[in-house]
Amino acid sequence: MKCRKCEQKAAVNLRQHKLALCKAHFLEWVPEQTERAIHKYRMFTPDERILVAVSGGKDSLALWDVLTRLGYQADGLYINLGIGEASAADRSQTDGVVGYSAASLEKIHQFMEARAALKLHVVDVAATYGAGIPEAARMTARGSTKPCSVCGLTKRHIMNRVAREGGYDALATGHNLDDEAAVLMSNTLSWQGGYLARQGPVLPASEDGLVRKVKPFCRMYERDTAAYAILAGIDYIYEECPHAIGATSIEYKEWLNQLERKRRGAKLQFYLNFLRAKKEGLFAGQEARVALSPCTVCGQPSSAPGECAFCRLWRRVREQRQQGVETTA
Ligand code: Q46
Ligand code: ZN
Ligand code: ZN
Repeated sequence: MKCRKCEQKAAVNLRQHKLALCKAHFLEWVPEQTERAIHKYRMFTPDERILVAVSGGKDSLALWDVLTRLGYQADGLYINLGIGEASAADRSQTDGVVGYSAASLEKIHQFMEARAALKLHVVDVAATYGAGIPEAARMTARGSTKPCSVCGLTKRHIMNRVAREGGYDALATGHNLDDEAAVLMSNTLSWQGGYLARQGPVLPASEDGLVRKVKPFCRMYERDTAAYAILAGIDYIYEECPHAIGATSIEYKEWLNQLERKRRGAKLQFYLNFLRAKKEGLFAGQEARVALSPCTVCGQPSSAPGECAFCRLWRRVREQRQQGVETTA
């Protein structure tokens, strides 16, 4: 197969677009398409400051690379969750994947070494709040079976806090089309009107203190972000977080890929047709969001009056630890 643009041997076949490209043209195509999405959905402008949430995986590192190539002012944020390293108990729960978080940070540092003048914020959850995510999850009802709920709540809080404190205009995440289509499938199967109304490439900032969230890779297939990372020479962490095993989102992705094998472009059409239907008002009136008020402890916007869910959770973790210390003393 030959590249559509230069007749050289194609390196990537983008079946959903009936487009084959050589390495050089694919490495141009991904930033061009990302730029298009940024403009089309009015994500941000070149004079705005962007905070990119980086995990060390292919999507977030590829996104950081693309945004800086396009000339955007994009700083990184890495949240060290303490996965696979906090304790022997955690290692046993993660199938022996040791040092997952540390290995992720290592990939980010390698990425930054090859690119001058990038700025990274690092928040170490254990050092800042007193326990890593797996340990905190074991101590609370919210995370007693799986740490993902504790993890998600904590990440959302930290991302918003760092973006606000740093005066960033938008928070960018590396969610790709496969991620978005899987969430869409989940929201559709349960007809979550409110979630469907709010799902999209941009979640605008709210007056009550939530920073704008954007997903510049929302139309990019996961296979293509991986190809971009490899061809651009980005070394990333291949393993998924060990706690992702068994997640329903992975199952939905597999179903969508089965569909895609039968119908080329099905995933993309599913998502784009949803965005069109939404624009035409299919979910009008469902957007209503509860008014937020500042948390009395941390000041971040919260749907509950008084102490926010994040502060409540981590207060409980500290109390549990305290009790643990007292009983072992
Ligand atoms: S990082 Fe955290 Fe995910 Fe790992 S513990 Fe679950 S939520 S699976 S995106
Ligand atoms: Zn070419
Ligand atoms: Zn709070």
